[in-house]
Amino acid sequence: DVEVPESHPRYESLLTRHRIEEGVEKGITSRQGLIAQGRGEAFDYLLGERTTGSADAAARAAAAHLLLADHPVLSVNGNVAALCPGELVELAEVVGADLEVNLFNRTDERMRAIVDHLRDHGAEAVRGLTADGRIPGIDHERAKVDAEGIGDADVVLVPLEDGDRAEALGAMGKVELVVDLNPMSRSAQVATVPIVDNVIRAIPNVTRHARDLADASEAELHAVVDGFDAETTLAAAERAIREGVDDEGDGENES
Ligand code: PTJ
Repeated sequence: DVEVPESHPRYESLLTRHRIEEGVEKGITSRQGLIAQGRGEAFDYLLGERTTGSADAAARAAAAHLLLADHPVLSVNGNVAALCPGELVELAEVVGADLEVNLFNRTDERMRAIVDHLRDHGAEAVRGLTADGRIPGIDHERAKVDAEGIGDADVVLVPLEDGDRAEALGAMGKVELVVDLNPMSRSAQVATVPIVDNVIRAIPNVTRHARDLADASEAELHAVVDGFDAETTLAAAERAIREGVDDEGDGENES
């Protein structure tokens, strides 16, 4: 085990890296996942490794969508399973969502390892192994979903989704909530709600907003959803990266 002193200026980042390494060792994360994490880290560094105002507003809009959904599903891949399994299980509980393992590089071994890993973190039912549904327009392995899971969902949270599939899920008419540190990635660009933040901060933040909105009326939830604009959010994130300025958001949470 690697010991990282808490006093290290980049403690969080090193800890995150270690979790991804461990994920690869346990057969949860793909080796490509290491590269994806490196890319994410570069953007996180440029964003100041914090949740910006606009990312916080996006997290709140995502929470409202999940609470309004008839059938919300949280999609889990090898990176997020290694980074924040307990946080995903908690969010699923708070908003009444299904968890479904859905992999870019799908193998049976990794599917099973991730299902077991989520169960170890308190998940009861985990979807993904049935794979009796398909996302139209995507090649075979990547198209596999559970017909009664993502296939039937009206709202899907897809952290770190690949651009093609993000687009195809959108074309199926699903509300898509994406977490991606790169505001210029295609998945962020096609999302109904792009959350430009590290998944490690974003998932607990969505949960916090969902708890806060738990007693809100449908009209109040619709107001949160309608008050959100994806284009403005992406532009704000890009400005935060390019100019190092904090973006506007709703100013509610700067903690
Ligand atoms: O487990 P699998 O087989 O489903 O594969 C998952 C990965 C992530 C490896 C796969 O989907 C992939 O290759 O993704 P990409 O195309 O590398 O895209 C990953 C995106 O996520 C990039 O835009 C990164 O900036 C972003 N990203 C990486 N780490 C994080 C992140 N965004 C938020 N939080 C992170 N920790």
